[in-house]
Amino acid sequence: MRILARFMLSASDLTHFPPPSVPEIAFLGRSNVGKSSVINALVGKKLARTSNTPGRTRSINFYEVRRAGQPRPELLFTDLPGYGYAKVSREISDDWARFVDPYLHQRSSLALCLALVDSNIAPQESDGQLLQFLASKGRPHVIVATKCDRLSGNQLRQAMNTLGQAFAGVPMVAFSARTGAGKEELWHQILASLPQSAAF
Ligand SMILES: Nc1nc2c(ncn2[C@@H]2O[C@H](COP(=O)(O)OP(=O)(O)OP(=O)(O)O)[C@@H](O)[C@H]2O)c(=O)[nH]1
Ligand SMILES: [Mg+2]
Repeated sequence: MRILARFMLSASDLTHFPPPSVPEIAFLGRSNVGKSSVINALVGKKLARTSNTPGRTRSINFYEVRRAGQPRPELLFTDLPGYGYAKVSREISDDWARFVDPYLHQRSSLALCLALVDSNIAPQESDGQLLQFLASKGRPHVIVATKCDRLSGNQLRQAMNTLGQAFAGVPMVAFSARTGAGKEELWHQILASLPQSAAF
């Protein structure tokens, strides 16, 4: 499946959101966990800006996604600001209160939230809080364990076990933007989350 994707708009306020239309997939996680990199890996091009500086994405960036040959966008990907990085946490919590939280609460076209966690570090409290929040709002979600190229097979198995225990009952995909590991499985999860009417 060849995917075409392009930047749509950047929203730093509720009033900037495009009217709800096709199903949306939100990419959430701590600053620097690899949200923008996962988006780029899924669409096969450098679409979202990645950075070594945590907290770079400070707005909700909307991307249109469709299969080659389809006339219109079939999905939107939304790249959300990161959380949980001390140096920028104040500004980020302001962003969350102002437009991220309302987005997650109210967005009618939001089909799936991808909660990214770093497979190289122990389960984080802030990730647990996000997952609890999503569960309490009834938002379907999947954990994406990022940067798994940095772990050996054994280490990865162990990391996935630990995450599975900390965040029990949530589907999980091990992913590497660098090697493409987990890409097919994640696409599968995304497509499985779409309403019947949105045959992709
Ligand atoms: N080894 C490895 N590094 C990765 C991977 N994905 C991302 N990175 C690196 O991690 C850093 C952060 O990646 P981003 O995709 O910008 O992370 P982000 O979550 O969008 O960051 P913010 O927008 O600042 O919240 C960059 O230096 C990436 O090159 C991966 O799969 N493997
Ligand atoms: Mg980013």
